[in-house]
Amino acid sequence: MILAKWLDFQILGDERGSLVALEQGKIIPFEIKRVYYIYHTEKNVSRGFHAHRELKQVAICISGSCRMVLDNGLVREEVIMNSPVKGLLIDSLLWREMHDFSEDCILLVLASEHYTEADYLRDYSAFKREVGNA
Ligand code: T46
Repeated sequence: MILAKWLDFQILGDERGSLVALEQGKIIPFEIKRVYYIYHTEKNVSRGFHAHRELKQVAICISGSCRMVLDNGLVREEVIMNSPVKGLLIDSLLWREMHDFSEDCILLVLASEHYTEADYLRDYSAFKREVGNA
């Protein structure tokens, strides 16, 4: 895997259960400006289908599972997200698609920038031109 970069979180568990703490500047490699989560995704719905010019993100599947596709215009990789103790670092200029959401899937995303639609590349051909692989 060259596109999918995983961060392994420490589990601060005890006899009561498990806890994961994510601190900016420790395991998260950017300043966290935004947090959002995707949940209750309808059956057979896929999401994403875009890239970001600048945004970097860490996605964590804190419940259930989904399949994430990453594509840099030359290489396409897919990973199954099903662990609350692993974060997928999604760099800028990577096309992403999310498929096969389980009913209980909750995808928590830590983002390096505030939301701005201007940062999105929602057309695959435009994305390929931007990364120089058209
Ligand atoms: C990504 C993948 C993993 C906002 O208003 N603020 C936000 O912070 C976000 C993330 C979205 N929105 C609005 C924009 C749309 O009207 O919420 C709506 C759904 O967003 P979108 O269609 O972009 O959602 P996904 O699931 O296709 O993609 C999202 C993120 O947008 C994206 O950055 O990498 O999750």
